[in-house]
Amino acid sequence: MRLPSVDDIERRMPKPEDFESRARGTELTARVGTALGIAFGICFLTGLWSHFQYTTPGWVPLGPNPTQLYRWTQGLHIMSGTAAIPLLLVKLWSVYPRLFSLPPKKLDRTLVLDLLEKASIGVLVASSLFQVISGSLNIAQWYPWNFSFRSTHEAVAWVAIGSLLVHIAVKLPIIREALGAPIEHRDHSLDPDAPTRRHVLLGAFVASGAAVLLTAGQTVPFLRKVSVFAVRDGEGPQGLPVNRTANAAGSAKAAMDPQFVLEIVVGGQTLSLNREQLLAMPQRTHRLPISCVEGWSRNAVWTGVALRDLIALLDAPPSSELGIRSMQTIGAFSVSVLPAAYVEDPRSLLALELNGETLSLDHGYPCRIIAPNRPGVFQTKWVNRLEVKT
Ligand SMILES: Nc1nc2c(c(=O)[nH]1)N[C@H]1C(S)=C(S)[C@@H](COP(=O)(O)O)O[C@H]1N2
Ligand SMILES: [Mo]
Repeated sequence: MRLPSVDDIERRMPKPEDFESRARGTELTARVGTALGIAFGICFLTGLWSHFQYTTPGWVPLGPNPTQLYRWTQGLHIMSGTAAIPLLLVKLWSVYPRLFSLPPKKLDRTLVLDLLEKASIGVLVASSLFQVISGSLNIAQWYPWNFSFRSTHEAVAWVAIGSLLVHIAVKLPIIREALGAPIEHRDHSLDPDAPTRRHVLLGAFVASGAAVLLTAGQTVPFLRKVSVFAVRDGEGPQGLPVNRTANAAGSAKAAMDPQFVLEIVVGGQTLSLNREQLLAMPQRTHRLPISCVEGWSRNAVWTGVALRDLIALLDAPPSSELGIRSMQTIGAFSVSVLPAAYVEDPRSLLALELNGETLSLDHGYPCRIIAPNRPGVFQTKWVNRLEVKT
């Protein structure tokens, strides 16, 4: 048996001209691409903002105001990422025949340029797919990998946005021309029943909008009934979804222990308070959101003791950074650090009640942190130790 030669393979490979759909075309690609570029841009900036909440660089003003800001930025992050999925698929469909264009045969500058362009598009496609897939799996709380989601999602975001900017720069003349031209092929009347570019473009936008509508109710209250695919339907004990239950966190036993005490540590001093003593302190009530990084959010009414009042018992200044520890034994997010700007705000609470009832076990009984404009992951539940950092 003769092995196929390179020529044989080339002959059998499809060529760009073999893909006949008239619905494809630069005019379509450029329009879908523009929408995708806008979605990626919003997703990148709001994503960056979210990463700052974890890395707290000194030059970024992070604080308790505006109260609902993270709710908006993270809601937008998940919505723009969701909107990007159908757009990305349609854009890939519109250009993939070009994958089969053969590189120039001669070994010269055009070959190098051709390979460089293909490589840069390869990086863009791979990083974009990685971002939407890893992001979606994270929302589904399914981690079939063993790298850190957050730092990898951030690193690849830079690769994606960088290769996107290169791609736009390289294609700018073509993009401008295609956006200026009418979308429809002049002679699509050849086959009047075939889908047109206008159909595909409309389909892409409708799919993108529908994807957002079907999920955005997890953070936009009036869409709650529409969003049948939302990861959190807005239900849960005391009218608030639960992200991780006490059993899943391995905190139930310690949380229900009647001997429970909260330790407050300032310098060398430790003060222990049980729940009755916490309830005997001045209580404050505020309406504040849980804004989960996974894109769901909801306001609730919280009652408890202001953190600044608690540390004042040991004469710590209100503008102190606070280390928070929970009774969790399984999984991440058992501890957090609350920057001084939040501790100072009298609305930052060690909450004891939720929506007028004793905090339920899954929402963090006996007590939990709730601070304005904080990502949900840092609203630590089942707290048993507050330590002023010095
Ligand atoms: N100890 C602890 N606190 C935690 C978590 C956790 O896993 N462990 N999850 C956080 C996350 S990701 C969110 S979104 C909020 C959700 O609060 P809820 O379950 O009361 O709605 O709790 C936060 N507090
Ligand atoms: Mo979360």
